Amino acid sequence: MERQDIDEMYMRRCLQLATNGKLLAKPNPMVGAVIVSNEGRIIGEGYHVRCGEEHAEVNAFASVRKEDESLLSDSTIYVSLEPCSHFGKTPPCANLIIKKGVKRVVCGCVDPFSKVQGRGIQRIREAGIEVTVGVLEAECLVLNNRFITFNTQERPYIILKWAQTENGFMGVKGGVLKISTPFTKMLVHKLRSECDAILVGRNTEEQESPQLNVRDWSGRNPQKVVLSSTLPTAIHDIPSLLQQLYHDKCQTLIVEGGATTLETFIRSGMYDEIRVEVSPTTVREGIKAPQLPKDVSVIRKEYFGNVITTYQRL
Ligand code: AOF
Ligand code: ZN
Repeated sequence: MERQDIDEMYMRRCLQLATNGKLLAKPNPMVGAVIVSNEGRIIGEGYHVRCGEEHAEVNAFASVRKEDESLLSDSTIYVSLEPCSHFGKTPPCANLIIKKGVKRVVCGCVDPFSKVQGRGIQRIREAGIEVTVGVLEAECLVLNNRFITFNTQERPYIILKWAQTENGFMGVKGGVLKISTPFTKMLVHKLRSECDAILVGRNTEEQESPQLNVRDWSGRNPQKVVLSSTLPTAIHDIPSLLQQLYHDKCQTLIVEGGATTLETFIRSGMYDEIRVEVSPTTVREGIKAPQLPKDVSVIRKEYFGNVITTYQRL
């Protein structure tokens, strides 16, 4: 096997390990690490379990058996994210890696967090250790798209969500249009529990005063935000709103409607993910659901009678 293929194989294992942090790592990124001896044997691995606790590299080193410790000086550590260089809730992983004295470090992508941003890689290189960056980079970035978007764009990761009938209506004027089922509602509550803020337009707030909370799933209720302006002022208000949310450390924002508010976000180009639930029903007339923008592609399709399609911005 070529060196690049070997690197990708172990990085794939890092990605696999990282996903174990899905429930508890946030707002920290999910990170996995694998230590491979010179003869190609995995002698340690770990992942970032929970925010505030040990980073992936620390857990990987801690998992190395006593009898394998002598192999460290000739081994390679693979990490899906650049090792950190700062004192946060935990000490810098770059220092630990240097102290352990491995031969080579391979990381998936640079950590865009302002206190790191390449300094971890630089410190390890300055200590004379070979560093390779960018193995399975796209996958490593996508895995943490919320953390990455928040840190690179300096705004929350934005999810637009709506439910519509098969023929494209999301509501009826002056009435209620039932689209979600008890099961898909529960999934919405799960999704909300994974978001920091939830936004609706003023009309939705006034007409429906939705609870927008997490009743059917354990977790925190997202902070409720009401967009009070209507077009065209809203287009100017969205950037400052996002700036405020970034300042408040809101990593993910979910926008749940109504149609005008969703369209305003689409027109402003402010979306990273779109989740559309379609019921197998039709109505004659009503409030039209937004047009899906062209620069998205399907990343997931779930069938529960209703079809839930999740799109990612390209
Ligand atoms: C790593 N390995 O496994 C993770 C990293 O407050 P702390 O000390 O936990 O630091 C959090 C920051 O560290 C986080 O924003 C991100 O930049 C980085 N996460 N770094 O070397 C890891 N989870
Ligand atoms: Zn670290």
